[in-house]
Amino acid sequence: TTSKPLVIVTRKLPDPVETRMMELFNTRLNMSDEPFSRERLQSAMQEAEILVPTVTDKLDAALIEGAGPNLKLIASFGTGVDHIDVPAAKKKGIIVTNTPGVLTEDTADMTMALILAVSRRLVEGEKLVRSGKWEGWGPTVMLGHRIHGKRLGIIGMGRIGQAVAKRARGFGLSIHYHNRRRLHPEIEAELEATYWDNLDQMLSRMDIISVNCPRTPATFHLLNQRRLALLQPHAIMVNTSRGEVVDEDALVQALANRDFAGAGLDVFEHEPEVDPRLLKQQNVVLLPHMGSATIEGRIDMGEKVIVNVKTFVDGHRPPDRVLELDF
Ligand code: 8YV
Repeated sequence: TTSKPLVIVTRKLPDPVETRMMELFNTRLNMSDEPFSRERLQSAMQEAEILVPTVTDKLDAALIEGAGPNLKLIASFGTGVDHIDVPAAKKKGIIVTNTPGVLTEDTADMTMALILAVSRRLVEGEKLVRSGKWEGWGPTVMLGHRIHGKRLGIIGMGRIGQAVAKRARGFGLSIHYHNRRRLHPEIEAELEATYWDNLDQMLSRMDIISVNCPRTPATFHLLNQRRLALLQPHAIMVNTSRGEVVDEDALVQALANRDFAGAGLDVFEHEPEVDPRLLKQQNVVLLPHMGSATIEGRIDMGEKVIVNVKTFVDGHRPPDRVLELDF
């Protein structure tokens, strides 16, 4: 009934986003929120001119190479693009866009929540109250560790890393970071952040480590067995970026050995599967990839997707193109 390009959305998005997409485009929604199977993705990529996937759609080279001639734009609902083989898309002339910037503050908040939860044993305390076994206040009951005055080492000082740094300064932490590139001196001064060119050295001197880098070929298993062993015994580590940045098997072993003190994880290497040994570990807080999960954030992400799709449909270059350069 229409010559408008077909937009296929792979997951259920917030209602206002879906309503707007239906108004603007020839949109086919996924009403069930069952993630697409590989077969369904494959056929969507045959039919659609524009695909709107999420982090749960693994668009590998084989899928992208098999896409139909109509597919011109993959407008991902999310910031991380590690689920998409961007070089393969580029080779096929398919533009990839993401939704940067709109989930920065929420993810930084969740990073601080995990730092506090692990340091101050929030989840253990809550469980104790609910269990009915709490015997009352005591001078040595539920002692955690102070974060004020401690050293925070941020791996990946992009938008989210910097937002974590701003919050952490308010909590009295000193800010250290490792990044591909050193920050502009003015930004570094503003954040009072100390740059560590050598990740190993930074790891061995921090009280808290926060993983905030994207998952790229260069960051896969960046925290491996050797590097985790560099952490101090009292150190804690939190990860709100991607599970694959940390070797989960090595992490489980390091925690079991008490090589370092605890971890707060919002992401996992094989999510939604979580290493069963982690579930038995006392000194960890485990969350179901909810760093950006706010109503406001999801609507902002949807608006970003809409702007990217609309700009493309109108014949212009969408603003949030992911460049191969970023890898
Ligand atoms: C999103 C995320 O929930 O944007 C990201 O990179 O990890 C999450 O915040 C997810 O990507 C939605 O596709």
